[in-house]
This record gives sequence, structure tokens and C-alpha cells, in this order.
Amino acid sequence: MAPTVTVGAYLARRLEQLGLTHLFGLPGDFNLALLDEVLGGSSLRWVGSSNELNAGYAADGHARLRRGPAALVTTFGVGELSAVNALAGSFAEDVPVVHVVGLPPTRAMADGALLHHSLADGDFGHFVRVAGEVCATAVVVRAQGACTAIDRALLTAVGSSKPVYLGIPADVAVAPVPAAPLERPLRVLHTDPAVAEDFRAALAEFLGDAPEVTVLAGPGLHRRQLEERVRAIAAQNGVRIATQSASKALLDESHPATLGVYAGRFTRDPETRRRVDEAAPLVLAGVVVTDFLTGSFTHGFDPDAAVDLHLDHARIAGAAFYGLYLEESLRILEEVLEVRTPRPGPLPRRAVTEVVPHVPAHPDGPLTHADLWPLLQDWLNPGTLLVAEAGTSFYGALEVTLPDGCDLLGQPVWSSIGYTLPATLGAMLAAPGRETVLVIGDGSAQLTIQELGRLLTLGLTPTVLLVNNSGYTVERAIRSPEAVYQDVVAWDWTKLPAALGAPGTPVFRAETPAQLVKVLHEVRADPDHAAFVELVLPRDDAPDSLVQLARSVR
Ligand code: TPP
Repeated sequence: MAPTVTVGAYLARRLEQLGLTHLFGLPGDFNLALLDEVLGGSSLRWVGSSNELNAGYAADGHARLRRGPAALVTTFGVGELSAVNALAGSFAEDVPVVHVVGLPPTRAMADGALLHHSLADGDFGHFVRVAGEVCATAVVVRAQGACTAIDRALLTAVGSSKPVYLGIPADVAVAPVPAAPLERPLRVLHTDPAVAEDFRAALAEFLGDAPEVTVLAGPGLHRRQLEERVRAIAAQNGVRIATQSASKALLDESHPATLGVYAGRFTRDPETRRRVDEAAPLVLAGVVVTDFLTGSFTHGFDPDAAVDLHLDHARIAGAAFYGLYLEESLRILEEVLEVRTPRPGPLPRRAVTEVVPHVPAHPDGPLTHADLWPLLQDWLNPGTLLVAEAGTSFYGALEVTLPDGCDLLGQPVWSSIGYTLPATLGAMLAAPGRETVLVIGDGSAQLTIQELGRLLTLGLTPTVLLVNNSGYTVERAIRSPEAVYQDVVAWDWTKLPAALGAPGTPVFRAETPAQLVKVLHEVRADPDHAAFVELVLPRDDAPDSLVQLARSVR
């Protein structure tokens, strides 16, 4: 290896070592040299986006599916600020995204030069301060100490599962730094063995010989790729597992140990709600306690009276174990459950509702949510990634019993509409070959539709279901359904794939249940192509769970 590399090449190598294969973003004069250094000698594949918000969402979706950090590169000011909403979403939802920003040369910034893309006030600290509000760390890299600054930021992203900001001035991007640190890959997520042993003893005492242990499994488990371990825990006698809506189907919904989705008073099955609220002992694993995930804080459990496993620490009845990563705490949970004596007998199996194929009552009437979701449930293949946008789509998806191996991807904490379309692109690039279905409303799609062309032309084969219900139905359900601000401009949706660069994409339209059945059949018959389907639904129709939620928000 050469004794020195440029800062850009150093960063690229570190990203490769962390397993990254793709880089999202947009060029701009302040990041061109950086991009040449990063992409020049590396295996990283560039995925351009139409705007930086989309690049941020794509990186977020990519990180979620590859279960590790993803990165985007933007340019100073105009580019980086457009990505802030996406980065805030990544922070709120614990997604490690590395935001690399090409900055003006160090000298120009030190001199307070009145450059384009600055606020023309000589202060070059504005945007890094903005980044600091939505990232676990935000640093401007100097040539001196660049390797340490980059390593620290990357370690922070992985350790905290949060976004980080690396501002790299144009001159620093091409500055030489020693290559020697690259010989040691970054060592991440190291738990102190003494803390782990303390935790093991406290956990064994807390769980004792309770015949039943209830686990509420949250989205943190997805972030750390712990699905397999959850399955192993679920196989133990006496264990019952509920999930949150942000981690729906983390354990297969047909698994005998599953309790289904828990969301406080919006839990669909009262028995699930009771079992979680009254559980003793209760283990919260990677759980997030926000309004949408707890039925507006109507959860009946107390985290301070439970075992509460977080991404980077754990608590048992309030006592904290810092530096204990979720990987480790869950592994210890499995071991402690395994050796408990006396072992509890098997619990009676929860009656799994038999899934009977849905027959619409009025096949030629208007398509409504009451038919849409059961028909999708019958149609989805095992193993599918279902991506559902905020709005009627996400609530409808929650009503589906997903086939085994399926996952639901959404953004229920940050809930920024438009997220799912670019996120689907990023997710599919991380999980090539996985069947992926996106359901998105017309209002949401209008925010980020520019990425449809890329989604349909990169050799990916998503099924995009566009719910055209003439505007912001979820907001209409909450208040003022007739208000002028609830409308969107009516687009000619089925023309969009061709207009946005993917003319060969099969397009479909369904206005009735019978038409939907036919379309789904045709889509299934052509798995080698992407499909774009416009679903026309009545303006005010919504899934039951959303009607309930809207009532409570009101
Ligand atoms: N702007 C952003 C960026 N995010 C938001 N969550 C909102 C505004 C508020 N908001 C939440 S859902 C929604 C709006 C405007 C409407 C979504 O409409 P659509 O995608 O058409 O879904 P529908 O409920 O009609 O199916």
C-alpha cells in the first residue's frame, strides 16, 4: 500500500470496510474533487438522485435494509440543507447515515469570503450548526487529524445508529494523509465484558422462574439485524413476543409465539394488549415509546418496571447498564432464558386466525380500503418487503396479516411524507432480488416522485401501487375535509413512468375490486418487470384503524 492516500480515498476505503457498496447524492462545484477521490479508486457505486432530500431518503432506506451505515454526498449550503429533513428522520428513527458534504476551500472559509451558496455574511459555521441539531456528531475535517476525525464520526454512526455529518473542504479532500490506519479495520460495538456479566446476573434474578416471559420487540432489533436471535428466543418455552407497528412481522405473524402488533389502545387484538400491559416480567427490546407507536401514550406498561434493552445500553427495573449493546444484551437474554430452572411448560398456543381468501362484496363497485388490503394480503408472496407511506397506506398495511418472511418498512416516528419512494430505491439496492411492493398516496408521491425514473430504470422490479384518492385523505379524516388545503392537483399518473424516463414500464389502473384482482394477477404473471399501478379510491375512504386514530387526534 502507498504510504499516503488522499482524504477522499481514505474515506472511501473506510466506507468499503464498513461494507458499503453504494453512494447516494448530487454533485456541486464544492464536492467534485471529493467525489473524484471517493469514487476514483473504490468499488463504491454512485447512485445519483434528482434532489438531496431524495438522496437522504434513499440512503436511509439503504441503511435499514443493509443493516449498517449508508452514505450520501452533497454540496455546501444548497445541497446539504435540502437533505436536512431526511437526516432528521434518520436521527428520529435510529438509522446510521453518513452525510458527507463538500465544503469550500479551508482558506476561503477562514477568510470569510463571500462565496456562492453561503449566506454572504462571511460565517461558514451556519450549516454545520444546523447539521449538529440532527446528527450525533457534525465535524468539519481538517487535513491535520483527518483520519481520526473520519474514524470517530463513522464509529459514532455505527455505535449510536444515528446520522453523522462530515464536512470536507475541497482542498482537504485531495490532501494526503497516512494510509497506515486503514490496515486496522474499525472495531465497532464492543461491549465491556464486566458490564455484560453484571447484566447477566441481574437479568437472571429479575426473570427468576416466571413461567411466562413477554417480549415487546421494537424496531431497534431491525437496526441491529437481530431477527434471527428473536426467532431463537421465540422458540423457547414460555416466551411470547409482540412487536410494534414499526417492527411489524419482525417475528413471522404465523409463529405460535407471536402476539401480533401492540400499540396501546390501538392494538387490534385486546388479548395482545392485555398480555403486554399485564406482563410480569416484560422485556422491551429495541422498543420506541412515541405517540404513534403507543396509541397516543395509552400503553399500560412501565419501562422502569421492565427489562429495557436499548441500542447502546440496557436497564433492569430502572438500573442502568451503559455500554451494553443490543446484540449482546439480547444474546444474554437468550442464554438466561435457556438455563432457567425449573423450565416452564409450553404455553397454550394462541389461536392463529385462519386466512380465508377475501371475496369482495361488490366486485364492480368502487375500490375501497375494506377490499384493497385483504386482496393485497392474499396476493403478497412470502418474503416480500412491503413499503408503506404515511397516510392511509401505512394504516392499511398494519391491517394486513403478512405472509412469513415479509417485512413492513415505513417511517412511523418521523412520518415525513414522500419518504418511501426514494427509500424503496435505497432498500432495493441493498436487497437485490427481494420482491418489493411500495404503496404510496398521491399527496405523498408528489413530494418525491422525481426518483420514480431511477427506481424503474436501475434494473429493479418493484411493484408501485399509487393510491389516488384525490388529496390528503388522512388529514381530511382529522379535520376540515372540505378545506382547500386538502386538495392536490390531479396528475395523469399512468403517464408518469414514461415521462420520468422509464417508458417500458407496464402501467395499470384499477377503480374496482374486480379490476384490482385482474391487475394483481397480471403483475404476478410478469415478475421480471417493474409495475406501476394507479389505484383509484373514494376521496374520504380510510382503513378502520386510521378512522379510529383520526378520531383520537381530533
Ligand atoms: N409534510 C410532510 C413533509 N410530512 C407530513 N407528514 C405532512 C406534511 C403532513 N401530512 C401527513 S399525511 C399527509 C400530510 C400532508 C397527507 C398524505 O396524503 P396522501 O399521501 O395522499 O395519503 P392519503 O392519506 O390520502 O392516502
